[in-house]
Amino acid sequence: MGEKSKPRGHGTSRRKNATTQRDAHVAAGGDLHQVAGGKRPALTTNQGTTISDNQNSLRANTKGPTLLEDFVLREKIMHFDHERIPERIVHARGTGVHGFFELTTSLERYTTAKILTEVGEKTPLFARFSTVAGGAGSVDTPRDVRGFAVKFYTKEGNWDLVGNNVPVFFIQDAIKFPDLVHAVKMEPDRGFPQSASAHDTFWDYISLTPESMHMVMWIMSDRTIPRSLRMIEGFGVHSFRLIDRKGASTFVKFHWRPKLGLQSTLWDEAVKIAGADPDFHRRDMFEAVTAGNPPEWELAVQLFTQEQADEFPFDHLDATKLIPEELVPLQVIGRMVLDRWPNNFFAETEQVAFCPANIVPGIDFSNDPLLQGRLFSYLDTQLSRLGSANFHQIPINAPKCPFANQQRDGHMQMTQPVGRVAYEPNSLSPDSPREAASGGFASAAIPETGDKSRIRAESFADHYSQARQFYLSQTPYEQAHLASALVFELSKLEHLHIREAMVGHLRNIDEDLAARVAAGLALTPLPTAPAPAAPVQKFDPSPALQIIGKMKDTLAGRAVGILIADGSDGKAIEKIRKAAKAAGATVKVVAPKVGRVELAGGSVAAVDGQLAGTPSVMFDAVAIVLSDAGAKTLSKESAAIAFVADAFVHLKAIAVDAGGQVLLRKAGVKPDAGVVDCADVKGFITAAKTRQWEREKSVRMLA
Ligand code: HDE
Repeated sequence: MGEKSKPRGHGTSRRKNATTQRDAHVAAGGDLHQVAGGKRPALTTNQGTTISDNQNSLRANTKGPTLLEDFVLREKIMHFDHERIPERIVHARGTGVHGFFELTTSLERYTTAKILTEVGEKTPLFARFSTVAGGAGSVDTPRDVRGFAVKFYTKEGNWDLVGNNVPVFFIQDAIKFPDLVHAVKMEPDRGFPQSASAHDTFWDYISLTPESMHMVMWIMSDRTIPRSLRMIEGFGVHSFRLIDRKGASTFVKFHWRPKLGLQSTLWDEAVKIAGADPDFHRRDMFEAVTAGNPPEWELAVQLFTQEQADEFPFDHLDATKLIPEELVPLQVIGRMVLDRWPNNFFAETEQVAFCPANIVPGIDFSNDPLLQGRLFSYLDTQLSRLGSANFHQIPINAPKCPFANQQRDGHMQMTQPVGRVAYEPNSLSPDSPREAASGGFASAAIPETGDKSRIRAESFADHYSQARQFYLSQTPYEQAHLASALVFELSKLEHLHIREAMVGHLRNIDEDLAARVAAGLALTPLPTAPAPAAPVQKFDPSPALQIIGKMKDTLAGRAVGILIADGSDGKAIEKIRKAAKAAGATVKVVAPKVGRVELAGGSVAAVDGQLAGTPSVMFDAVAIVLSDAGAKTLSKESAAIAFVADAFVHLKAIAVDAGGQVLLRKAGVKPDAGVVDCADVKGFITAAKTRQWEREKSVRMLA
């Protein structure tokens, strides 16, 4: 009920009511909102007519029908009915942030692109991170690749680097993409599972697509269950070209490296986060950016020539392959800082339209057949998503440099071109835009010869060597997670033959991996491996492919939770809070009641989270500070027991005082090096900076 509806509902005539409320107010020379305080503008229709009543529709009499002539109601409801636009067919759920790119090393030897040659220049940008498979309302933490799309508003036009947090892809040719996506999305007859690859159609398709095996290793690794969007790497995936002043080109691959280091969750943790906070990643980014802790990434490039590429034991134009850093080192050339949260989610994050075809002079495409297909797809999809060929005029999509051409009209045209000329060339309008004789975009002049055909290059035939290299490059902990993820996913299948086919492929990657997964699925005998299309090569391991090796020994950007209750020791809490903050962490106090906690000695502590709604999966490390009485009470509270038990099995450091020990015992925790006395604050901070990997074998049966 609105503020003006009450008197009318009680039989007061409209006229009388108007006299008592509105007329008196209008006579006083203002509108109701202004009376309430402040200088708000009047509420109007989209035609600018001031609305005098936004709470009641126009009715024939107090209890009569609503009138068709009520243009205020009809306009409002019509607009509401059309508030949603089609969500992205993939990458529907995303989080966007504004920021800037600053070049630190010029690439002028290789390119004319100003964004890559003007050191110190800050280019505004918008980045959007996304999951792939789920709908716009799905959770943030499924096992899934993360989209990592950046739109640079350069002085020479928009450049979109539309990448992922994994450097390779499932397929080699764009024509396969609709099948891949149909296979991973919810199954069409039943409408589930939402945002999960652990189902028959996905693995059926994968088992029939050997080129996916390298990507399978990546998606089954912990890369696809990141701790935070601030802690993922980004990759342009495809090779692109840089073009210099003379028109010569060099191949380039783009890499984003997070300043906070790489970090992932554990699978059990990701599953529990999904329940505790479905918006975990979006909230994490929002909190960091709005609190003034902007996440930052280095932009690095791998540069190589055609001659070098000819020597690679794989084809760099095949998006299922990466170029190991050991083969072509990364050169850091700049940094991206994400420091401004959008004003409006829909206007910016939802309406942003990325397109790999958006490039600027000095950058060009390679012949990667996946990239070539993408160049068509993104522009096309925006027509059905945003509904008009003029989507580039939406502020989030418009270049920030001047742009002009003779394209005209179309749905939702926002510009009003003047004059009689809408064509080029012309002699009637000397000020109208013309093509540029120099400095404009020019493609690399690459000779192309050969027969037109539907054929895959022989050099794309090796599907297992890099998959094998990835698996063998991981630490034993990561290998165990990868094997366990495969067991989990394949265990969800109804069809045994798909499980068998997948284990067959794994045998071509690594026999030990295949045996571990087969054992996890109680699959005997080992299924036959399919004959590889090309011999499996034994590449040296590449440690840069690990996550653990790239984790940073830091608490910066991480979160520490302190569980307290009435009677807890205020000094112990403060010591931990101070030390964790000094180490860069955010600290939250969790207690059974959110209002307040009375500490030992009578002082009062503020509480950030109520225990039942703030489980330990929200934190990277926890402290348990309890009086004997508090511990006794919490020992009867399953949320408190789970808080401790989960922190332990998620391999987190735990600081605990004498009271807290009672809860630890109740939770079945057997203290190890990561369980530290509250008095040893330094020891706790050191332990909190990493996971207690050694603990894992005592708490989890891994494949
Ligand atoms: Fe995309 N992809 N994709 N993709 N993709 C889309 O564009 C497509 C591929 C990626 O935050 C769509 O605007 C095809 C690789 C990101 O808005 C669509 C193929 C990589 C985003 C589309 C691929 C990506 C998309 C859906 C195979 C990593 C989200 C809505 C040839 C390098 C961007 C949209 C955002 C979105 C097509 C493969 C990354 C349908 C046909 C490989 C990060 O156009």
